[in-house]
Amino acid sequence: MTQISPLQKARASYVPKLPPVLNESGPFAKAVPGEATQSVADQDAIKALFPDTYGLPAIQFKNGPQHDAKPVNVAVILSGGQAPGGHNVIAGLYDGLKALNPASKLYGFLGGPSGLIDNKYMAIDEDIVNAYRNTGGFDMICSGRTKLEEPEQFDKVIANCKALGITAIVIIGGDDSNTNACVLAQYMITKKTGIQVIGCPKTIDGDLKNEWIEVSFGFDTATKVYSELIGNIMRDANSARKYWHFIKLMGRSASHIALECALQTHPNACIISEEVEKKGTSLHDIVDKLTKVVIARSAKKMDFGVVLIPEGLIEFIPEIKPLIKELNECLAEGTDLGKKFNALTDMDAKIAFVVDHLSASSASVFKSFPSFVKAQLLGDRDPHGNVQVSRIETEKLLIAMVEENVKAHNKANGTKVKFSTQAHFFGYEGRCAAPSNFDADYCYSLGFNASALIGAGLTGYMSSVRNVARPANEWEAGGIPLTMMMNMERRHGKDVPVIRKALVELDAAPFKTFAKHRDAWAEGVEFVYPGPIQYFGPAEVCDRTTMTLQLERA
Ligand code: FBP
Repeated sequence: MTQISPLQKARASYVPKLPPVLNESGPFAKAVPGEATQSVADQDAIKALFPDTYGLPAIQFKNGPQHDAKPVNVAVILSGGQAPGGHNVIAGLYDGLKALNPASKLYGFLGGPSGLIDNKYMAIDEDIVNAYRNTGGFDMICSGRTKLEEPEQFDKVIANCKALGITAIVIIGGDDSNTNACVLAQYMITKKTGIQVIGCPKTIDGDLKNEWIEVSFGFDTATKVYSELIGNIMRDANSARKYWHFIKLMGRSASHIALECALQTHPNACIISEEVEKKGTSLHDIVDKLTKVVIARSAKKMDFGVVLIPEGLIEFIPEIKPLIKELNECLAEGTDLGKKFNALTDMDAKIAFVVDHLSASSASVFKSFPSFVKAQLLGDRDPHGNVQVSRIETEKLLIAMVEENVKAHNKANGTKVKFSTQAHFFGYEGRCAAPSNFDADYCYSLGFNASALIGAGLTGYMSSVRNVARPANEWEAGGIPLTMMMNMERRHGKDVPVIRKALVELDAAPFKTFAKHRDAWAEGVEFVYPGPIQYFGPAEVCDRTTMTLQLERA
């Protein structure tokens, strides 16, 4: 980095807050075990797969005396999509390890899990950490989506760690990466390597959470950035009064991001995928409802508005879900069908091939889509072999369908409802933003806490900082066994252990609050303009957590 902005310079000196127990005892906090735990489901199957890490107690840190600790060499990787605060996890981990013993070393493996397998690393020192404190992005060591799941890969990791004297690995990632961390932890015990594995909960999507992991890092900052942008667009819409803005928001399957942004900004409509699935709402029903809102607003001379759409919506629509499942299975890499499909170069030939191999109902749904959606459904898969939902322009699909409806309405009723539109997709805009105070503090705490878990000799745990809806001086620290979050799920025709994704719960306070207000938001102009993230100023402005967290933990 050659030049840094004035804000970045000021922000570099921000000292993140820690839970009191880590402030007072540092990484020497005493690990107090609770009751034995069990997995969220499929207990027998998970126990059989993880004989040494199943049932471990949850850990709560309490104050403990300083003591001598041997130096440790630790590996860290960033895995999956970027999320604000990743550098602070590394900074917290670094500071914690140095507090354990100044001779401890931290190695950052480059480009995610593949760095660990291919032995691409850098030693992280004070100068490097200082240059990245409180910054956004993952560029210190970069990230990647290679799946770390095969024994051959694990053996390479062991060899690479042994060469550097590494006795602990910290995996900063989402549900898939932490699932892999869980498998790796068990493998390390089975092979008697003595290498500890600790996970940290990362993802802007907010879908890695449970009773003990209250929120994944990055969700707070990313939703604040998107809400700022949505608020700006709302104000533009309300000023010009001529456009309907359809905004798709990242978040993969879960609608937490869309819901949080709706709670922060009060759009005229926000679709929640989990509700669509629960009610079995068809694509036509969704479009009809949106059309009604457009027509009703037009009758009040409000030919403008803002609609929020979660990225994963398409997968939850009853008639589309089986189509995507069939596409994932029948075009999977390595299968005969997949190979034949991949050999085709022409899009029309690809479409014809797929239509021939889908069930009649899925083929008819597929054929009903405009050609840009067909092409997007057949585009590159992600490393897990799935359709990349972020590449499907649902916002444009909905615009096209509402437009048809409005035209038909105008023709049938002799009306002049105007429907001029703008489509947006917000995702990458928020993933590398400078972390909010919350994420800066939370991430630093997660990393520092990971050093305490390592110091306590634990493995197969996720770093857990709790009570985070309250000010940091009330935060608690500890560890949760990774096996506790697991269940069995069917992936690519096989039952495999995975960390259960947390989707939006329709009976929980965030959704209920949204549902209570959405009709009023549809009819009027109740927009809220949250403005940009503030880093300096009063706590009620700078340290505010998300509405989701406030409502969930009220
Ligand atoms: P993670 O689950 O790895 O945290 O990724 C989050 C995410 O931003 C999703 O919201 C989005 O669907 C996906 O990454 C996009 O992936 P890519 O960065 O590969 O385009």
